[in-house]
Amino acid sequence: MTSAQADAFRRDGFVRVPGLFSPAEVAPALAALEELRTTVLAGPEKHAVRYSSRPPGPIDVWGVSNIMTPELYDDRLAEVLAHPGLLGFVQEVLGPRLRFWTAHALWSPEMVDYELSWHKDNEEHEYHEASGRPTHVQFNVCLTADDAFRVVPGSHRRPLTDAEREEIGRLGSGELPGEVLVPCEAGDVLFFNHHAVHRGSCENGGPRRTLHMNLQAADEPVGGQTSWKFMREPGYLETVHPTLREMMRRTIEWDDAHPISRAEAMRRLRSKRDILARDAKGAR
Ligand SMILES: O=C(O)CCC(=O)C(=O)O
Repeated sequence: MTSAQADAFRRDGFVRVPGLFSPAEVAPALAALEELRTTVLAGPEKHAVRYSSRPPGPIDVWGVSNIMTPELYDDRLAEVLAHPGLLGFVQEVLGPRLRFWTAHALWSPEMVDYELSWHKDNEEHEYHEASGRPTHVQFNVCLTADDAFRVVPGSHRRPLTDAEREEIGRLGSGELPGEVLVPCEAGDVLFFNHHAVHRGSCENGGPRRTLHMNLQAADEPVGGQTSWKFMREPGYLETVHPTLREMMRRTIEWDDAHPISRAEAMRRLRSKRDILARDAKGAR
């Protein structure tokens, strides 16, 4: 890991670190993701799945959100968050004390391609920071080849262009000036700023198996209140990997110390609805 990569992350809003995970480190995570995928596909209605096609049509799924729930938890996936190279990069950018935000698993659909629309996460489309200071680090840990991720470099540091605002507003996935595709190989980690304009797209039948996760500095004021209900269930934290436990504890502590206003709670409720509307094209 080098400061040049952290500088690229701040400047461009993303950086791909090739081969951060060795084949021996990829193997257990990939095996765990395959098992998780089998569990999820056996009962998609029981999980927060991402549909590329949903009933009354055929069911096709390109991933699942919240893989750290007690039903889906697997130590081999939590272990990814304790990887020294991965943690080292995130700590270089955000500082030593981190809190957990999200962890999802993404894969190629089987029948229906997915085209996610352009967006910034959390529906924070007007958020930008000229210095490039990130409020979080989001990352795709690619366990196979993955050419799904597109981004507009530098778009986290300036207001949206008219073309970007229009495309985001109409849930569009059309070509944007300056967009780049970031192809990855197994073992690569693609770190990105979720306030950079981005989207994913993936053909059916492809090899994609990717973990999609997000961490914040423990005292970051933007984007808190991500302590999911399951994290507060009695006994849950004692069952998870110690690194994850520590980061989840900090999430809970920060949330408890910074209750959100009713207005912000309402905004988040609306955002949740809007995020669902951003479901892959075929599933809307
Ligand atoms: O497919 C991807 O890598 C991007 C996913 C994404 O942007 C999202 O889940 O919000």
